[in-house]
Amino acid sequence: MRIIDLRSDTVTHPTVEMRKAIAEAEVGDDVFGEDPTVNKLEAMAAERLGKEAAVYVASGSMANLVAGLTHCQRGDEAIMGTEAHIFHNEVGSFSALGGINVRTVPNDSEGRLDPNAVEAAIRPDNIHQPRTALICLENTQNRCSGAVLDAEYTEAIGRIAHDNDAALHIDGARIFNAAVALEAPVSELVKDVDSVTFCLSKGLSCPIGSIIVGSEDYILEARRWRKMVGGSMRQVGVIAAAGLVALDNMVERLAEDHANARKLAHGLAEIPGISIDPESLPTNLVFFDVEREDRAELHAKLVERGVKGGSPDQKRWRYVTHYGITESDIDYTLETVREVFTNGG
Ligand code: TLP
Repeated sequence: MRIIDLRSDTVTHPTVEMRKAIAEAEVGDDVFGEDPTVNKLEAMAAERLGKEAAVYVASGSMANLVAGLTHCQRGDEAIMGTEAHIFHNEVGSFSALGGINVRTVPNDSEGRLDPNAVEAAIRPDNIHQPRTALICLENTQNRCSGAVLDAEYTEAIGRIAHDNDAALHIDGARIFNAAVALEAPVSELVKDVDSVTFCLSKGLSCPIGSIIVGSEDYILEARRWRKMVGGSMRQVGVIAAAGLVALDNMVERLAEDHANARKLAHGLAEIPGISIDPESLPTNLVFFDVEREDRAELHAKLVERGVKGGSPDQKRWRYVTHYGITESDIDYTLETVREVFTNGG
């Protein structure tokens, strides 16, 4: 059966070129700093993002945790959006493992935090209160329809952070999608930022891996925290090799995923029972509302016919385009959704 897996861009498989690079990778013990492939990937990542150094970790969640632990002491506070992935989907790791208090301010529909609200949330120097050590943004902002934050906005938040002795971190799991959508160099988008995490295993199609970038000193410290959370790996060049292929070959093509997402969004907009604003979806995350009570049945029928994504028990569904989805898959998806929605769940 034809399977169209729109659940996430995390479902992407490594490309043929990645598998070849994996097979041929030169390796060493990375805890000794001796894996040449990892060293090359970290140097390339730092250079692409315009930072001094980088460290390779297993996942986006580990990257954000290690980044937070490196910026904050126990009892410090991190400000982030009400829709932040760190706040919703990382099992409360900042507070559970870092003793970091999380304070949220509302995200608007563009994925932004109001600079005045951020400033107002920063704690005064008061013995009773936690110290604001960190502000976190997310680019693209997953739950805000994959919204993109431009360099100017990020710079404004960076200024607020730095004027108040706090650091600015970006959860850039999909920062390359933002760069492609904005047609801006990724380094521009993060130039006033102290640390950025990004994922190789989403739209960039690697099987595993995320990277944290920042200053030399910051990354040196992050290596200690990575060790503490059990995240230091050994002959890890075998997976880092895929990352080198990704940074060279998989970034520009994200534009195809965005074009497919636009086509999908416009097609869904014509199907009765679906509410969607195609103009509010700048990247590869297609969010829409299913305005029907029989959504569990609709979902089951779609999955039965190979279209995976959305959720049986929620009104808001998400379909994600990625390297494994072609334009013809989008046509098939639209045809199938139209039929299932017309004939009932
Ligand atoms: N996001 C996943 C799910 O966890 C929701 C997805 O399918 O979108 N930051 C952002 C903005 C993310 O979207 C994700 C994963 C992560 C961090 C965590 O990455 P991993 O899954 O590698 O720990």
